[in-house]
Amino acid sequence: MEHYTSVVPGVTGRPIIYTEYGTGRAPRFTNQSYQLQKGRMIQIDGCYIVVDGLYFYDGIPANRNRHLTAREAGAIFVSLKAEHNIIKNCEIENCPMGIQVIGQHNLITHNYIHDCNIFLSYPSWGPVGIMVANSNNEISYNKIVNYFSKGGRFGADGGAIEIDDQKHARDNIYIHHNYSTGNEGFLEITTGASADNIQVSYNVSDDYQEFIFFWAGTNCIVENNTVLCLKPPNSRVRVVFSFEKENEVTVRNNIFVLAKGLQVFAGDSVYNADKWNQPHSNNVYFVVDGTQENPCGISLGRGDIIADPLFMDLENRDLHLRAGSPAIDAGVDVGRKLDFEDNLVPQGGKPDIGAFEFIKY
Ligand SMILES: [Ca+2]
Ligand SMILES: [Ca+2]
Repeated sequence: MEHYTSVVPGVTGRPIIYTEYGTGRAPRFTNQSYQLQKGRMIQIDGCYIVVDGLYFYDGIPANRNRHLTAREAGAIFVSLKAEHNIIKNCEIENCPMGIQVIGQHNLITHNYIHDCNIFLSYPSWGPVGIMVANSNNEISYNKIVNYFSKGGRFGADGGAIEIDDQKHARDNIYIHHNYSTGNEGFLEITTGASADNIQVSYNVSDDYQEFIFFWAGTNCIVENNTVLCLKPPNSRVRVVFSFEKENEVTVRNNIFVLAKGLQVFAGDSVYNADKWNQPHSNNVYFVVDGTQENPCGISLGRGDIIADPLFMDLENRDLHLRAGSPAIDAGVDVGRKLDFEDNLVPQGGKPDIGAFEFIKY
């Protein structure tokens, strides 16, 4: 632990930093005991704390102990009174709740959360990489891989990121530049309290079950994501989105590459969430074998394109655009400045569709 007296940009604080020093492996944390802080490995109750570069592994599920609910779990647990904290550069492996944030104004960035296939709470709640349950939090530049468990009530469950309801509003949440693959969905916003102004931009999702479940959400934006919905169905549901209300989620500048039979704004009605009529424009829609006539599912919006986005190498998941891609310079300027790899946007005069801006060398 190091006490450090410079001022954090943008806030007045003297952060306390928990980090590694010297060379070699990162410091390791685990906790197999409910009696010891409910299985949490680090709990943050204060403000202006930075957790940087630590390794957490082998967490315990919530349901093994009736007194612990999923809402109290987390290898890293940021409590209601904890604000202006930063969790970065950590690795979290096989923890059914990776990071749970109940406070506001926290930043979860550049973490690697991976490989958990046990239930958080059997039979209805699979493992979750990052859970946020309050307003004004930011989740960026994380890599989340292989968070799902098979079986249980839904056939499979879990997910990279969840915005959960604990009776607090969940407004102004910014989710960007995350890479998500092999999880049981990229993002799920549960029903309940207000979830206003959730912004999802410049992420890559290559996941099971869904890209985003909006069980709640008003005034939200989904833009410049590269979304692959190619993994086979493994649960009761296989959709790109669900929406709770019409005209609340603006979907623009995204690339959607779909398995045969899927459509972006259509599909199974999931618990009455099927309000497909959302503002949409400047997206590229494509079904890999080209069989689906309208992969959008409803009428195309302004600037929407049905075409092969021409990735460099889809099979090996090189999702950069090739010269000649219809996504190049076909996006609308939404004011974002950095693409998935922090290249300046726009290149070539206009923004591209998807998470990767084409760079001509
Ligand atoms: Ca989920
Ligand atoms: Ca461009």
